[in-house]
Amino acid sequence: MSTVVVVGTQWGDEGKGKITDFLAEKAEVVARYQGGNNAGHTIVFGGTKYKLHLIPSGIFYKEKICVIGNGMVVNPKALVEELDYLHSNGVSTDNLRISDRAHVIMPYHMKLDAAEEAKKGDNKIGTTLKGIGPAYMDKSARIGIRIADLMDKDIFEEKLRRNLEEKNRLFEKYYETEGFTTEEILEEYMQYVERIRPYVMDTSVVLNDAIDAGKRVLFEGAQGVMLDIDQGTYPFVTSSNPVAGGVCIGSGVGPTKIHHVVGVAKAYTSRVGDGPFPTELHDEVGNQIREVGREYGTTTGRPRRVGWFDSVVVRHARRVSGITALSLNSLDVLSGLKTVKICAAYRYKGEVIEHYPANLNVLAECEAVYEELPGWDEDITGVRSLDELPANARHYVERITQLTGIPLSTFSVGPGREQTNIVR
Ligand code: 2SA
Ligand code: MG
Repeated sequence: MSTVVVVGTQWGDEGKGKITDFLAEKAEVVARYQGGNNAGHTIVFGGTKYKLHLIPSGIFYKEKICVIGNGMVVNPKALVEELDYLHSNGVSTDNLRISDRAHVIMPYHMKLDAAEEAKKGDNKIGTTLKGIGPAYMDKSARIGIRIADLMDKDIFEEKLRRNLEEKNRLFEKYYETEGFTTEEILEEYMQYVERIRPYVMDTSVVLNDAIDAGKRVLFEGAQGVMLDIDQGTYPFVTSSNPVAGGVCIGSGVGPTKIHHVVGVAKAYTSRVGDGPFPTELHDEVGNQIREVGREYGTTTGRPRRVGWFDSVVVRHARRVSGITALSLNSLDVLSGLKTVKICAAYRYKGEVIEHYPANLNVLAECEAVYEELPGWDEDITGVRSLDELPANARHYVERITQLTGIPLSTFSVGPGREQTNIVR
């Protein structure tokens, strides 16, 4: 397996946790490279269901090294809570490694996230309100506080004081709300420092040493390609790079060391948050998929918008991430529908377009060109191979692989580990 990247090919929640967990079994190192506690992975381990937001899911295996890469933004409070949560469930976190170059989410980032969303009104992004965007803004503006800075009280205090001068002015003058004092944040954050310190190091060294020693490393993406700040539906995106190339930037591993990219997709599409969604369903079929698929956000509990499978989206994801294998999830959710549709292309002013447009006005006028296929009534949750699928379901999967141009590697018919079937 060597180095494998798992990326979401849609707008997140494709079931990456399931396939990561599946592949993590064979990996020796599991790393995250972007995002923060805006992600939500549900993992079933030893019969218990766990929810993780920051720490890679490999943590449930005692011997695996788990890395929080430099491309992530870390909320120390959320991290300490996750450590406590794992410890109280008897899970050891001794093998966790946190990059000293990762950026720290501060209380003012969360407050700015909320204030900015409120200010945008109807044009809001629909963020998770975890302070992700503002933390990455500070990173780009070169005023961010890194984990290495947090570990050095003098640097931390100095950076915090300088940041607050500016942020407090923003809060008071622009957002008309109260700011923070250096002392209150310092007091809170110093409690986290010693809890985090044992895990902090240069994780690029950890990862490269592991790869050079022939160990298998798994990179788990959060969110999805369509939420990528460069390749997604900008500005309705997150502020990081979930695309496979994000691994290099967000973990300090060069592109020559990445071998395989697995793209994860649901057999339909879901999106939580605002922004374009050409195949969105607003009818009873949409409601049925939402309820059967339990399409509610792991982090915020928000109901997800749902729609038909969009091959324009997944082809876009394949190209920008160099995807070599498709992991198709939640096929069982579509059982019982009379017909199922796949979006093959878009039609814009009478012209067929095959690529995802950047211009949101063009996109808004794009009409999905569907292929309608016969559905299947059978309960397929017990299916363990492609051959066992009813002919219509098999045909549906085949059509998806043809339209996306990605060879199928696994398909799942339910949340259980045994319900993920290997194809090749
Ligand atoms: P943010 O908070 O700045 O990253 O939000 C920007 C956009 O990115 C979307 N986003 C997500 N979409 C799907 N899943 C995500 N993770 C959680 C989950 C979300 C949840 O596992 O379900 O529980 O609601 C995630 N994180 C960010 C977000 O909706 C905005 O559209
Ligand atoms: Mg999720």
